[in-house]
Amino acid sequence: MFEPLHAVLESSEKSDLREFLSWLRQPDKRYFLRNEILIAFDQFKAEHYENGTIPEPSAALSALVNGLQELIFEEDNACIVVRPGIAAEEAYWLWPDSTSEPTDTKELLELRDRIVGHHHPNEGELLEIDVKPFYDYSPLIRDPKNIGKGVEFLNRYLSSKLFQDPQQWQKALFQFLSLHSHDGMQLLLNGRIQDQQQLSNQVKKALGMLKRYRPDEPYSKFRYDLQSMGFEPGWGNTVGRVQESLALLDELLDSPEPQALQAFLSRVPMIFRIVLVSVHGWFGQEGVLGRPDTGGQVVYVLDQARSLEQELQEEMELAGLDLAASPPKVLILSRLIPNSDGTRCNQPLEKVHGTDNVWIVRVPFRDYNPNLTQNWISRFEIWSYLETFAIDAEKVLLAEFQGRPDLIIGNYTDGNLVAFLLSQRLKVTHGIVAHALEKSKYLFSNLYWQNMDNQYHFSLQFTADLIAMNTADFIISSTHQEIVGTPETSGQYESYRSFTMPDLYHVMHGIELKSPKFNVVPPGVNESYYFPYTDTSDRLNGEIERLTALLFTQDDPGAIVGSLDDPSKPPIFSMARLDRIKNLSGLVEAFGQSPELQERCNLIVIAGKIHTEGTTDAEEAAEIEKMHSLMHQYNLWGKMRWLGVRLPKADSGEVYRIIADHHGMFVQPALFEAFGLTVLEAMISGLPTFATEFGGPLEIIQNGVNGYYINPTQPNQMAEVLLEFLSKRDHNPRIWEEISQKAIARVYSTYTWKIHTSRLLSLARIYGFWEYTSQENRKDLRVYMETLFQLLYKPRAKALLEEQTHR
Ligand code: UDP
Ligand code: LCN
Repeated sequence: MFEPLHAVLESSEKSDLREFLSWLRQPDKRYFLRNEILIAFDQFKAEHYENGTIPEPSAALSALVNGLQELIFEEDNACIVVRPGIAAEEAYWLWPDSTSEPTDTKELLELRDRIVGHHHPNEGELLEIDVKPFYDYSPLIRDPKNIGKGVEFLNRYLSSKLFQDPQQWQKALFQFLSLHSHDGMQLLLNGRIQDQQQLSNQVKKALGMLKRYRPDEPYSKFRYDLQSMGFEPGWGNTVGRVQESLALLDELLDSPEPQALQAFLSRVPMIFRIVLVSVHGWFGQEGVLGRPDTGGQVVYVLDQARSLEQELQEEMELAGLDLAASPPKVLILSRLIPNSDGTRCNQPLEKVHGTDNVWIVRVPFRDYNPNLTQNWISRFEIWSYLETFAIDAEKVLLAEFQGRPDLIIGNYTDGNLVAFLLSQRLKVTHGIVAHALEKSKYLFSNLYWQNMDNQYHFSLQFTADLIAMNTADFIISSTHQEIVGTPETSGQYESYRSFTMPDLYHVMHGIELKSPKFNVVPPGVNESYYFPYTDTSDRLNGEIERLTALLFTQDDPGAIVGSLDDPSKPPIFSMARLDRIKNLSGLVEAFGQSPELQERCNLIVIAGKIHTEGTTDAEEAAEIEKMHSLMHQYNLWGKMRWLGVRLPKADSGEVYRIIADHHGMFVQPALFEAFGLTVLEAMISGLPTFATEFGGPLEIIQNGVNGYYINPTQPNQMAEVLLEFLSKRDHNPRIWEEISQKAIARVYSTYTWKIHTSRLLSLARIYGFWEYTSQENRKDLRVYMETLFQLLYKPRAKALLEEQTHR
């Protein structure tokens, strides 16, 4: 039994627990989540302890409450879901006589169905989705601390296989190395080496031959000698590099070690053409950020594409391949939007700035429904167009590459589903990036899916997520907690392990978190735009005056609301899209409720637009109205500016730095943030950053060291954390600089694109090798997921299309 529960039930504290539960129980609310329970418990303690009604609860009850994830009341009973540790969940019934009994997944899902009035035992069983048995074939990571380090684990696993069964694995390695070619040119091995034994002999001979040369002599000098021994280009550009590669292979064939396997596979030239799939719009290089649905994902994919090209170029050069003759190519696949609202989203092909061979390729949705498909479509509405989009995109990609790509990476649910469909058809290694799993962002989105399906279509989205997660060869996550959460809170992928979609299906086991497919590979920031405010020589000195006026003083009723009576006060700054979860209105509320904060600071917010006209996004329209009404309600005239502008990246980089010049602070108040690129941008600029404690920022920031956490659901607490920092600064004026320096250091040490891409390419190769050696093992899970796609996803997507046509 969960230890704190045992401790409470075995002690006098069980009456405190009973009292807390009866205090919490309300006729119209039966379901409580962690944040609500914690807030309620604080209130309960304040009322009861301060009144002296009961003695202060001791450690056991506090530990129990702190471990609660959910609390569900049913009649006189309560069911609690607790978290004994990372990636672990247990559920218990608490009976009225203060005894307890564990309950299992099936019972828990049925209870949740009952709570929302959707449990119909007389109508037979619901579809149960359970992928667990399929993962029994594959290696699993045992220690939850190591979840997310899939590639390290896989290296150990594969090298131990090589060790246990050298014959079979050497053969697999030999066959794998014989496979590779680029633009019609055979790489690594030719027909002179016929089997693994010959490979081993020839490697030793080649190493002997190379001793005749100086280490820095170029490949062209000994190319033909190597070729006659069975080795084609791809081993290195100099004698030294080829020696290293062959020595690694020699070591691997004789005594396989994980490090040697990783080092060797990371050098195998097998990736030259990459597709990054990011379907929903707006995907472009100018004038798109800050629109609904268009934020960090676009920034991430563009920066990743640039960085991938650079890394591939460097690797090709090191491998001794002719870059000029056959350069690597990265294609970003997105949808073409005919009515493109002044952006380039109607162009089928657009070169990515600052690259040699990176392109945005846009493929239109089929015109089933021109009113919709000619225009931008919300990410929640695009499910019906994705299968045919994948079919059409396949042709475009084959033509663009003049062949198949070597790697496909999906982004967000829609891109991940398309990546799944493309990789099925093209038989290519495929990775996915979630960016945001809506299931964690929208509380109760699965339980109440039927009430929300008109607007959000989560039944399609969560089914697509399950399919993509389970078919992907690897999953790139930006943080560890995205996968398995923290000791206190559940992870985003973890939330797919079991859940109910009442009346549709029960997910008994939706994802195997211990699978080595999970890898934490955080993104970086584009360091040419975002850098410390102290790097004065790189700053856009010609733009500072214009941008300072824009932030603090410029009058523009069409795009700016509010003015500042005293622009010299330190600014509290935020920038985000105006969707509900970003909670910019929560920050305005916190500022509005705190006269002290208003006294000490100004508030400056950059958020998409200030008028509802022209927006087709319901959440954006609602947020715009809410922002206006809060400014009126709290009379924030003279204290706050709201800029409805879309800044080019160069400007936004300078904006963070100008705020830092004014000794300001950055606040990220999202109700949930999957990762949070603005947090990185603000930190690298040198701004003390205050970010939501729900989601990725919890891992980016180390509280009190290089930034601070805030609870976005508690406006008072948000204001208090900011005020506390300001009052610390009154006593120690250096605190702002200290936090600023540490924030900068944090980003440079952990969040750069260089680290990201070399890790990503290394893991793509290792998964490619694993995929090659274990094809049969994973086929049946794919077939299962294809069945879900055909029987569950497609009929619902078709029904949505019909509904949209008649809307
Ligand atoms: N951004 C912007 N203008 C805006 C709002 C956002 O340029 O009005 C940029 C911001 O600089 C960041 C990205 O959009 O690079 C937002 O990424 P983040 O991960 O913070 O959030 P998302 O929007 O992806 O949820
Ligand atoms: C989407 C989000 O919601 C953000 O939290 C991420 O930072 C962004 O994508 C990039 O991954």
